[in-house]
Amino acid sequence: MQRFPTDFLWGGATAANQTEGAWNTEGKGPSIQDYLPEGAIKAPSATINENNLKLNGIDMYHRYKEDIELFAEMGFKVYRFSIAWSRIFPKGDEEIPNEQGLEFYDKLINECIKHNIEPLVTFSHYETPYHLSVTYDGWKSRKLITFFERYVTTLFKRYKGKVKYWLTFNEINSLWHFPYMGAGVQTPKENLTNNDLFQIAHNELVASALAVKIGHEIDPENKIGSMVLGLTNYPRTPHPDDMIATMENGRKNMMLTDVQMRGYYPTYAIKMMERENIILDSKPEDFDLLKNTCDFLSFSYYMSKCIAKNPESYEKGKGNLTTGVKNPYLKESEWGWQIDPQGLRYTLNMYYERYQKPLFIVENGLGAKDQLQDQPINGYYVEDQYRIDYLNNHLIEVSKAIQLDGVDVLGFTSWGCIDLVSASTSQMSKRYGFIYVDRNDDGTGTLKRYKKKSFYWYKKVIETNGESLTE
Ligand code: BGP
Repeated sequence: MQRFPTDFLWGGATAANQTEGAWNTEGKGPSIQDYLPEGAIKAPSATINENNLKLNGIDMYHRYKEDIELFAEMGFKVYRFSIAWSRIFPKGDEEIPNEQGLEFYDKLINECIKHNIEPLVTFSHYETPYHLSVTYDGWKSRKLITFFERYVTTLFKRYKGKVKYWLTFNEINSLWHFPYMGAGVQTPKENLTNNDLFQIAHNELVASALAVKIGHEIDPENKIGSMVLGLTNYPRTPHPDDMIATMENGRKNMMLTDVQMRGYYPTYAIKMMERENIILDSKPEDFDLLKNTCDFLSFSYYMSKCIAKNPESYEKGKGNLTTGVKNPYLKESEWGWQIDPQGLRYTLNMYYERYQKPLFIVENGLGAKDQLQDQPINGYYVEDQYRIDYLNNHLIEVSKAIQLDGVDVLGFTSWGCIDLVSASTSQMSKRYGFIYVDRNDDGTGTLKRYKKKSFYWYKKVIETNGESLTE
């Protein structure tokens, strides 16, 4: 029996603000990312910070051909990337798109198609146009729904017949934890009320449903996915208090996908809003729009965490946007993210049982420090066995979810298939790639690309459709 279905979409994933660079080239307007200081998950500065590595990324804007050729050499069937909204609508609220911005993505998409790589496009990956952020306070304003509608309509029309797979908001549940990154909101989190947060969520949900509706109208072949930060929680102990805390902790994170996948607010969310006296600024037609559900659920998965009723009693865990308490049974990465391959099988089952719709793992991987060798060994310049082990072990669990549990998994795109600037720390040294990029945390480096050992390993995995993975 085969481990993976024959049409399984193997590939990699990146985001515009972490790779492209060229932050103000050919009409691009600034995005919220361009105003972040070093160590990204902090309050934005008032001016562009020249030391922010994301401004120049890995210069993929000028090197996309070489990079896609390397992806093709590994045998990628799919490449997930995001379109920078402010390249298409530099301020975000214009009527007419920036033709030069569109031309860049024409070339990028054509290059993928030339190599038989299916593009998987994220509309909004933590890169709201800065103007929308300062003028409207980002997704706090309903006006963004109209601007987003214009943006997605432009892309659906332009790439009809070329792009089939789309994601609306990257890690939509991040808005609870980091509203600047997830929703372009300038107001500091501590000054946002709960009502504000639910409003931000509602606005994004309506915009996402509208995108699904428009995408299906423009081309019924389009498959539009929800994208959630996979936060897998275990109770820290079997005490029922910890179990209930775990259930409640997971709710806000699942609430948004529940709406995107089912078409209505779940009862626990309605009760939560009643209890907290939340009054949404909504229109009756919003709730009809929400019935436009996503075709599949995609998610990122890096780690699991534990939840306790009294978290103070335990050592705190680390993560990119949110943390729980440490699991005593798991090892962790150099950045303290706890590694849990079996958690991926559990997560796949949990989502599939909940929604009964296809799943797509669109982010998974190990951020690690790599050592570039002067001379290649068997063609590679980085001996990254740790990355191979991480991915191998996670993919084995994916194959179990498919084979033993019957979960419908469309594909797997490894995060940061080429080294890129970290979202949460803005470092280059937190590397995920199969391809090493010569750029350092201080911005120096030639930007030259080098193959790692994992490059050849992943090529083999794809070539054998997963049969080369080892248990
Ligand atoms: C996800 C984001 C990505 C990405 C990844 C790894 O939350 O969608 O953009 O970067 O996490 O995180 P980091 O770059 O902080 O290691």
